[in-house]
Amino acid sequence: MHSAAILTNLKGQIGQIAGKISRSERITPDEGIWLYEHAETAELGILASQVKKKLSSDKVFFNRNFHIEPTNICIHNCLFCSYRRRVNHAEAWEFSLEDISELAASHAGENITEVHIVGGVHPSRDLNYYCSLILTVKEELPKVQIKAYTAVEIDYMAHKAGLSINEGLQKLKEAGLDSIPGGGAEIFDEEIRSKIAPDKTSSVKWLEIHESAHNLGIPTNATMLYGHIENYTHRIDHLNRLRELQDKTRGFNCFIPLKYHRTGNTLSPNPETTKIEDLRNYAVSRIFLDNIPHLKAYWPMIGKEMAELSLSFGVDDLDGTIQDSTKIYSMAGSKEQNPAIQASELVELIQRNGLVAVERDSLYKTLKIYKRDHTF
Ligand code: V47
Ligand code: SF4
Repeated sequence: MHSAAILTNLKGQIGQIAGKISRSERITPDEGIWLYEHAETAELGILASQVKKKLSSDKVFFNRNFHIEPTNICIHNCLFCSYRRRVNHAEAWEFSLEDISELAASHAGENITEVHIVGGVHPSRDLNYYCSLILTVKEELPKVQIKAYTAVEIDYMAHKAGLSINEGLQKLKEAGLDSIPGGGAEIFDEEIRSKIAPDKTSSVKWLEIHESAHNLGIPTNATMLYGHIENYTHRIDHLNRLRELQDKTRGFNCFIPLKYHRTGNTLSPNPETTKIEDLRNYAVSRIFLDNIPHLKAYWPMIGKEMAELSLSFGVDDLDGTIQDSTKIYSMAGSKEQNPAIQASELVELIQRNGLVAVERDSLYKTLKIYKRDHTF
């Protein structure tokens, strides 16, 4: 039976939710929790795919990017973090601007369109350094777009410079910041947040920083760290706060669920979430966040096979080629210890699922639609 026919035959609560989705009506937080708790996984896949289809038809996006992680030294104490090191620790690193320049230059000729910059909150770095870092990358790679600094890093650098968030963001924008990644959101529920990230930028502040960015015309992403000590009510509360802000600003491009990885940290004694739970979480996120255009499966975190499966659960974006440039997830135990993928492999992965591979820039402008007979 065709999936549209399956939907019209659903009865009871799931039937009501399916009806809302086919009429493009919004589901309530209670319905979101119900989906997490009671929906069949196959039903979630069908419903999320329907929402995805309305937003991006058969397209799946990817880009050519690499990360710069300028330091893993950090003033914060997030319990889920396997990456942070104290100053002078043998495994700590901090890049000078010369290091950044060399690193950027080493990627010349790779047709990179986005550089994603994120790291620890280093106690002696300041706004000038972070602006110079952007300028240094753009000097070596003038055509790239810069997606840089989580709200947590921006909070610190603006405060240290004695500037408002708005003023700090303006300086970063002048230096060449094109968009802001979604990190630092973790879980907005204040009680859970105080347990997993006790001294970090508050949820209210995180949302305020993203709102200010949107008002300045800087698009941003949003994440949710799940699978530790939160429950479904906390997840829906998180999604709901994002949905409310998006109603106001329309500035979020993409939502990225981040599965908690437990290696190298002490946050949760529980086993990691199952693969089925991860797929269900993508689906509920897609269904609930009806106003955020894209849902990303960040393959360095969940692995290529899971990223492929997620395409049947509402995902329409696979992030990028990465070029073995990030350590956040390998240090937390991800199976992708040296994440790198060719554009051709991403295209093949998308196409073998009957979907259309679209290469995008950092802000989701279409750069190329890959025909099935394309040769690399
Ligand atoms: O905020 C840290 C997460 C985030 C762990 O915007 C962990 O395109 C799971 O936000 N287990 C930073 N998660 C990375 C991030 C991101 C990644 C990819 C794409 C984009 C985007 C943004 O990483 C942190 C935190 O939530 N994180 N440690 C861990 N053990
Ligand atoms: Fe620092 Fe980020 Fe790690 Fe928290 S998650 S300790 S802010 S590097």
